[in-house]
Amino acid sequence: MSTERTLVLIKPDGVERRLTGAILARIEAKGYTVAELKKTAATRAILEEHYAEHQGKPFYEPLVEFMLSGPVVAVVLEGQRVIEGFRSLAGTTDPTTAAPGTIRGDFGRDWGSAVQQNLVHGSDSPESAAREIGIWFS
Ligand code: YYY
Ligand code: MG
Repeated sequence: MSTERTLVLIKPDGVERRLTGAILARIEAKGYTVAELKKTAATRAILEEHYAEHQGKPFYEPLVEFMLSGPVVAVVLEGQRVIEGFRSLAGTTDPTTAAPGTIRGDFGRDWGSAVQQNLVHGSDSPESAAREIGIWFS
């Protein structure tokens, strides 16, 4: 048994496109538990912490601007190996090539939108999950 917690964000594109319910339905269908959930506005300070590993990369500033462009829904999920499992549900980073059946593959748009508009964030390790849950639910 390895019950884990992970941080999921439904990004501004997902909220604006009214996909919050569809994304949560996939999460719940998989059997994960929604432990915490809130709709909130990111701030630059939060995003600097959340995306610290990406500071200095060419996509960093557009990513932060995008994450500030509208509200997000922040979620803590609990479940067996949920960190890896949610990333599997989400699909690979670029929605253009993410597999069908995944959130990014099924809902991600590849017309005129950038890679950052990929609907969801999911923590990538137990260390990241603990750190990110602390940032969004302190
Ligand atoms: O964990 P994941 O979200 O799949 O990707 P990361 O490599 O952590 O990048 C974070 C975030 O940055 C990604 O969801 C979209 C954006 N991004 C980008 O706009 N362009 C890239 N070449 C790589 C990532
Ligand atoms: Mg990542």
